[in-house]
Amino acid sequence: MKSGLITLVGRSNVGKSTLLNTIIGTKIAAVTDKPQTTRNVIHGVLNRPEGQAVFVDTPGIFREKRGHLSSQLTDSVHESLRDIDLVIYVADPTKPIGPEERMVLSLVRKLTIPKIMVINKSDLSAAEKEFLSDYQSLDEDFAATIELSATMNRHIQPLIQKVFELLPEGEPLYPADQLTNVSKDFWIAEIIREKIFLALRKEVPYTTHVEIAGVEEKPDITVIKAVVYTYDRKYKEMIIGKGGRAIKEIGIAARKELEQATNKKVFLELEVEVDKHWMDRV
Ligand SMILES: Nc1nc2c(ncn2[C@@H]2O[C@H](COP(=O)(O)OP(=O)(O)OP(=O)(O)O)[C@@H](O)[C@H]2O)c(=O)[nH]1
Ligand SMILES: [Mg+2]
Repeated sequence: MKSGLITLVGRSNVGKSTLLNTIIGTKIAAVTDKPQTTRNVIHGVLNRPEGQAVFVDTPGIFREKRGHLSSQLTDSVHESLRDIDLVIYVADPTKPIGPEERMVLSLVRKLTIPKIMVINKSDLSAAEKEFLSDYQSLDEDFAATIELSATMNRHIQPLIQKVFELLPEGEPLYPADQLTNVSKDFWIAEIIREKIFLALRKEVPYTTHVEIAGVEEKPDITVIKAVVYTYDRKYKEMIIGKGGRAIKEIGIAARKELEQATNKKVFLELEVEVDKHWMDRV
């Protein structure tokens, strides 16, 4: 049996979390159009007759540091590149190879394990994939280069096949019925955080952190209490919005997704609180 850890690395917004979700076939990781959406190292487990592949989603490499949290995120990427069996470098052909890309590439080049390059977003037009050939020309650093579309679930099987080809023999790391390392509470908090990123502008989402205060499973409904923490009073007002409009929109979007994923009615109570020190708890 094959078995191993495969880390997905790449600049922010290239589609690492989308790819993880598509490979596993369930939404585990939050996906948004904003950089630095992923803050935690998330495992997604794929069981196949050939063995078990554990994909590790990481925060995007983002050069312009947003202070403490950004450095912490970059550290966690370095950490998740230790003791792995394979690395998948994810690239976005609509973006030029700039300083951030070079940072990621130098990180990847230092690794002595097998490497695969995924050039994502193949669904876009040739005009949009302006920098495709720049990435294709990096191909000799990699055991394989695969162009695919994570959102359209296109050309994913060739990637999975290559992954199992390159993985070493070994015992499974997770029991067969476990899809991820994250708890149900974390998963709920991630869905809420994703809706915050989608609803709010600019820097506001980055000031937030979501904690689950309670989950109560009743026969016909799940009652969830969650707290959105932010640094500052000013942000709290923006998160709540005029007449509570913003927080309402966030709550409705999160509730809908939770109901769809769990096939059960959800009552979601969202509170917004100011806590300058939430980062210390992350
Ligand atoms: N057109 C297209 N868009 C995609 C594809 N994959 C991801 N995206 C979009 O790219 C954006 C970023 O996706 P994420 O999966 O959050 O990217 P990420 O690399 O995890 O980003 P960070 O967590 O910030 O590092 C989202 O708007 C996705 O919908 C794809 O195959 N095609
Ligand atoms: Mg991500």
